[in-house]
Amino acid sequence: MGCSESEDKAAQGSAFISRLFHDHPETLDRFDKFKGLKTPDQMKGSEDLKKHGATVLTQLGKILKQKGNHESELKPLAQTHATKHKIPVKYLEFISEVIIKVIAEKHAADFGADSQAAMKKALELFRNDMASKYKEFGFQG
Ligand code: CUP
Repeated sequence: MGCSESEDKAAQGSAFISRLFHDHPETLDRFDKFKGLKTPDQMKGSEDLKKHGATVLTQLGKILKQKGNHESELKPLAQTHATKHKIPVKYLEFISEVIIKVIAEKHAADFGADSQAAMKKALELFRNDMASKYKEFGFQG
């Protein structure tokens, strides 16, 4: 199986999202453009899903690198997810779990308990910041 470097962002990012839709189907309803996707094959073939997958992965990479110093990334992301997509904080929790699950499955050897815990913590911080920004945009999440 390929390693992360050989897999493109869109493929990797959309793997997180399709897994989210599979594990928590109610999350799919938030996106008009994803609603019609019923099967894993449809999801794999969706350009919109790939596009958002690449976004998620890019944002995630930036945010993890900045370790809490992510105001400039956070604001626009919180804005679209609060006012346009209306993604509840609960769903951000779901996707955080999924991200850890998928990485753990794909890269078991180099994603041990410590790395998982660190990632979990970073996602938690990020989620809390998203939640407080949500409130600034008038979305209770
Ligand atoms: O980026 C982006 O786009 C995001 C990511 C994240 C956030 C928070 C945490 C983690 C991650 N997203 Cu989008 C998300 C989500 C969606 O889209 C949907 C559903 C859920 C979640």
